[in-house]
Amino acid sequence: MTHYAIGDIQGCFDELIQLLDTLNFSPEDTLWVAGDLVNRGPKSLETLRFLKELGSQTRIVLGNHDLHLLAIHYGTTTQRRSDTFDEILNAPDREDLMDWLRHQPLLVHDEALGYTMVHAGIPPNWSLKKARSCAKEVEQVLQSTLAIEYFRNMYGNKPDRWKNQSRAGNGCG
Ligand SMILES: [Mn+2]
Repeated sequence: MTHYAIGDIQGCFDELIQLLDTLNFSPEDTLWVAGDLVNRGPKSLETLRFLKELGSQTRIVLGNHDLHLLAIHYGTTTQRRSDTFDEILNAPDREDLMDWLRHQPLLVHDEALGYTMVHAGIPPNWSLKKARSCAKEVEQVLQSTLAIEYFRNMYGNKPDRWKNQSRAGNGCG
């Protein structure tokens, strides 16, 4: 049983399949996907369907492009010229895929393996415990009815650090 990690697939489905073939990826193996599953590449829809189908064989975290897609799905922003989401937005399984996507975590930690995965890093002054706690806080919002509110406020550079006003009161700050 082997753990493979790959980041930024960005809709490059054919290349992903090629890579898994080269690795002889088998049902006992696990694929860690470090975010940015979609956008820019030509086959974001196939990529999402494939990873969703792989189920418990994958460990996935969300990246900024995945969150951007969710924001478009919820109607809180529109596609940019470089975005390649049309296929997903017109797909009959759009709702299923978006619901699955927003239930993916921001951080995966495997105690036994001693591995932690996020997209684009953790502030150097955060402990793993704090990163896990803050990730959990955002995940809970994404998976709740407050998700649309989160996406409405996701864009822009402010605030530029975590504010210690969490609902959970878990000291993220
Ligand atoms: Mn990214």
